[in-house]
Amino acid sequence: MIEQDFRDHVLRVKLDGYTVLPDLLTGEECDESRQQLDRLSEEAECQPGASVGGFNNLFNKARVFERIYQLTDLLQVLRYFLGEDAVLSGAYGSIRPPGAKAGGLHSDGSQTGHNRILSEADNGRRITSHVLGLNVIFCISDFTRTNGATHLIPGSFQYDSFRPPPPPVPGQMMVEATRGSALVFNYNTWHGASENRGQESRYAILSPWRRQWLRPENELSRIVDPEVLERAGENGKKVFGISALAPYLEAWQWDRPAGGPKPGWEHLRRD
Ligand SMILES: O=C(O)CCC(=O)C(=O)O
Repeated sequence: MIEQDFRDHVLRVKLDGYTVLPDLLTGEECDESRQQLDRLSEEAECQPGASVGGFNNLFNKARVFERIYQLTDLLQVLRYFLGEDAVLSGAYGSIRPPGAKAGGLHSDGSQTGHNRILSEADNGRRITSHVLGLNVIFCISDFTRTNGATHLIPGSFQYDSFRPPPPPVPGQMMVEATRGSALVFNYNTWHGASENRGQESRYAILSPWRRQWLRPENELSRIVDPEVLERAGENGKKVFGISALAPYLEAWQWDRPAGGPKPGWEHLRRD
């Protein structure tokens, strides 16, 4: 990314709480992602009660989804705000069919982060001084005014109330973006999916990121498949929070026949 573009994206996140990075995924990668999301959706329907689980931890489910943490332009923006050791907190597929109702306005970090619950002493005010997490929504379809694009309130990351402002909120807008783009936003920004009033499903990948020291939505360091981690190399150790783990070994890091840590994991030996 050229320096000026980087500066512009940074400024947008600082002022508005969001930016759109265009052309991160190719048309082929979007097509492949869409096919894989359809496959996962069909498989999930065959497993009663597993309809959501099929969409979690995408990087373990098809190689195309490994792209989401390999994109240098995106990593540059994420790491500028969250630090070099920023951690991926989850990777979810989203298919919103025609007729899907709007999701309510919310901020993220409400499961495990600082938007989850407050103490009495907080007096209803959340932490807004620093960027603690960024959500990245990959547009696998074009995001349009009619097909359920994300809507949000620019600048609302600075609104320090724990509760969203009551609707209608002045300034609420729809983020239209071409497929292959990624919407990157401060997870304090009030946002939600809009109603899909179109004729086709809207496809997306949701991939929240956190500061390394915040509790993530999914402990990816314990979930990621060994071969995925191996392909991710040094970058993977940061992205999945492996380098942030307290020193101990998982079974898959242990070379059973040799009776010792596998190459690359000696430093995590538990004595
Ligand atoms: O699907 C969307 O447009 C919004 C997703 C969302 O609200 C979230 O990831 O928290």
